[in-house]
Amino acid sequence: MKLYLSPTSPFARKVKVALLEKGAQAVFEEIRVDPWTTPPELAAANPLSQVPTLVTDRGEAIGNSDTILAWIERRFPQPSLLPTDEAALTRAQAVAAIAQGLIETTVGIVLERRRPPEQQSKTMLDRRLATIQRTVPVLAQRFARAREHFHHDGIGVACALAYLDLRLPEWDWRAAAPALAEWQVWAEARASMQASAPPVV
Ligand SMILES: N[C@@H](CCC(=O)N[C@@H](CS)C(=O)NCC(=O)O)C(=O)O
Repeated sequence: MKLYLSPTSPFARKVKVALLEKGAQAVFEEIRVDPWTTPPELAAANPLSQVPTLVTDRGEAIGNSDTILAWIERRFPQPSLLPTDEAALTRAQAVAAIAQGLIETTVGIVLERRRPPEQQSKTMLDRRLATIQRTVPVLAQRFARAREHFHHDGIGVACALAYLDLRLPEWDWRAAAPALAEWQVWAEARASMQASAPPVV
């Protein structure tokens, strides 16, 4: 089975962390690509040319990190990365969705900043920054911050916060959410987060 990823993609990192948490990473051949160059092999598997993309042993190509996480959960059920209790599951999925939105919004800023300065929209950059600054404290309130397990919600939150550190270091999210910052120290120490950390440039 194959996993297309890029070392800095927070979406791909979610998938890699889940595989590491399940001890299933060795089952996958990791293929590093730059999705922005539309490599033919990636585009053949996923016409969106996005990472992560996973190709199963039956040749099924699956894109979108949350869809891949759901497939991994079915294929490698143990250890489970989801709560069994229905209310806790709903809460975890809601938090995971906010974390995914946080990553998407941060990526939006990165992409806007990559445009020539005269083409960048200050309105869009300001709006996205405001979204991030509004979201992190809410995440701190709604996320259960468990330390006895690292479920999909925790994986998403940890990858989203690490991506803020990478791409938006000028905003001190730790000051806005100190309890989350304390939890992130615990999350970052996990072997799965250490092994999936983006390269220091
Ligand atoms: N919704 C997707 C987003 C994936 C995504 O946008 N990945 C970026 C890299 S961080 C990418 O491959 N972009 C290339 C492109 O969209 O052309 C997910 O959750 O996996």
